[in-house]
Amino acid sequence: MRIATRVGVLVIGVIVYSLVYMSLRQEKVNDKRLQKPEDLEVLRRLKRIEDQVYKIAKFIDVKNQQVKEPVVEQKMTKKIEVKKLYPKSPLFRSWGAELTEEEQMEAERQFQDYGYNVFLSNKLPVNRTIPDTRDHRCAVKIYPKDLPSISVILIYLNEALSIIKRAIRSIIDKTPAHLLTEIILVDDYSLNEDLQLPLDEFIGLINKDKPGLIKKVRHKRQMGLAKARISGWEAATGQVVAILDAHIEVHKEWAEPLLARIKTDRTIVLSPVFDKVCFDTLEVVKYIPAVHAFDWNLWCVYESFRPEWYKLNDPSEPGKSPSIMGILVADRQFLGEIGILDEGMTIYGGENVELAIRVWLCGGSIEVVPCSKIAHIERAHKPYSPDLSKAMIRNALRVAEIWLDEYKSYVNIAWNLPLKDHGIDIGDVTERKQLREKLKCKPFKWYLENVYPRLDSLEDIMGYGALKNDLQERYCIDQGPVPGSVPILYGCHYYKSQHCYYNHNGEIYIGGIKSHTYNSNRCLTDPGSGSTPGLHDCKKAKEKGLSIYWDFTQANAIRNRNTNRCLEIGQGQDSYYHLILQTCTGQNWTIQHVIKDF
Ligand SMILES: *[C@@H]1O[C@H](CO)[C@@H](O)[C@H](O)[C@H]1NC(C)=O
Ligand SMILES: *[C@@H]1O[C@H](CO)[C@@H](O)[C@H](O)[C@H]1NC(C)=O
Ligand SMILES: [Mn+2]
Repeated sequence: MRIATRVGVLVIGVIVYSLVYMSLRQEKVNDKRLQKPEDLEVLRRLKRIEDQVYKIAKFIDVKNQQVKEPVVEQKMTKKIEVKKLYPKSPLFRSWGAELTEEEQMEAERQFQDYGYNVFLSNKLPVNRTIPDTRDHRCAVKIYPKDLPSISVILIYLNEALSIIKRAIRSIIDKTPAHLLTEIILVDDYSLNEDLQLPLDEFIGLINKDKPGLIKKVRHKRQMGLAKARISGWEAATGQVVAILDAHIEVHKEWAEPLLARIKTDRTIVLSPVFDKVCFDTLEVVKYIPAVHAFDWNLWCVYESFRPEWYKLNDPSEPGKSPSIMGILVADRQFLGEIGILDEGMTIYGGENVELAIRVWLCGGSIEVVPCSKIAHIERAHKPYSPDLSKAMIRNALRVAEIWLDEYKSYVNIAWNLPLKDHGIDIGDVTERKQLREKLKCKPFKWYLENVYPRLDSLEDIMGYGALKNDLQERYCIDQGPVPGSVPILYGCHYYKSQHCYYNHNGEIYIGGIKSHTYNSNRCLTDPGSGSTPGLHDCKKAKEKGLSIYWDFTQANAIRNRNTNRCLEIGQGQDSYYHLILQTCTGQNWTIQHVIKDF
């Protein structure tokens, strides 16, 4: 498939910052309790994972390839127009025109509770057919008969009953019975009633047919993702474990390619490829395979495969991946030997990056397997969204402390936290550090050089954070309107748009820092005339020979090396202060955090 190769190249560029404002606005609407900038930042990132998958698909205009399934039989009889009760609800954007007012109310209420269309899910057959979205080469592959057995672990928190039933049904129907040891349901303290008795009744019916096939582990309080997954692993007895979300449906022959791969090498940890299930119509949309990766916030991103994979010219072949998102398949004992997951991770985020780094450094590897596909609902909102940012930052710092060696400060830089005394408790890391010793894991530098060279070095950053003029400390340098190329002075809020970086070469980035070599930061420039400073793609600005190098030391002037002019502030005719370039008058600037004295 030639498209895949092209997409691979394009996807590299996809790493998203453009959706930031859109999703920010949306998240604000979704959760009014969240107000702090870090919270919004995290939510933005949370949404970004799913946005990215979506974007990858959209980027290549998969419209033609979209495999749609008619989920509801539309009656063609003419009806009197029903009043739309929720014109602004995402649920009704492209669904539900036929519903009565009562039905709309019920559907909207359930949508609010779960973030997807439970009303529709309840009406669809539990064993509905989904389209085969695999590459055509997958269908003709032959797998050995004697594959390892598999335990499937479904983790959930307040999932709709019909969604879980469908996940279970699809796993039973689409996994060879002699290979499926069990399905383990891990309920991380759901509160909805129908996941108690009604679910148990459903389990009872299946177990009557196949005794012991479905097991349930229910936590008495919320353990968080890592611990919930560990408890599933502990309950498992199959040779291989698949740890999945519960809002999924597996595709035909999803297990065989994974099990065959582990049969040849038990140290490979695998990820299937997701398809998107729309939260409103529950239609399945095909996604092309991509590898899993992360940025210096240790937040997940999708990327293209390595060049070698594209050279194979066979998109059905597994490919190496630097990281793994939540869903994983591994040899049960091997996963145990390398320490399953870090129990010290709280709530959400980071635990998958920790696993990925550990797998690679301690004797294993990670692959994405295109012939194994899983349809996964992309929720409009998460029903559980307390303060996730704290957990995200904490978990990222914890991973950094255990695994990142001399690179650990990059996580602080990416989150704009002080290098020392950040006041965040990352828990006890002694045991995990001992594990690293015991397993004789390689240094992180090896991972950067051999597994993930696209992750860029931040070695040359000397200072970072908000950049303030000593005369007006309420104001910060800000990237200004986007799109646009004029940095401005703006009331300090410490969002990413005000994150500045001064590097060893004398460049000043404004508006955040990029983590990958395929991206470019935006550099402060002096256009040479006029008083308005510029903000341009650093790589391009360098090529064009723009004046992007500045002399700056903490609490001193910012002076352009080429033009000798200074970045200063001045009161305009409107009496506001503006960011200007002019002959130096001795104004001084202070950057929030200093890495090396400069
Ligand atoms: C779904 O289940 C019903 C009832 O067991 C059965 O009659 C039907 O053939 C199944 N459909 C598919 C697509 O397997
Ligand atoms: C800027 O810093 C220099 C050197 O530290 C100092 O002499 C000067 O007074 C400062 N300028 C202002 C406006 O405070
Ligand atoms: Mn999910």
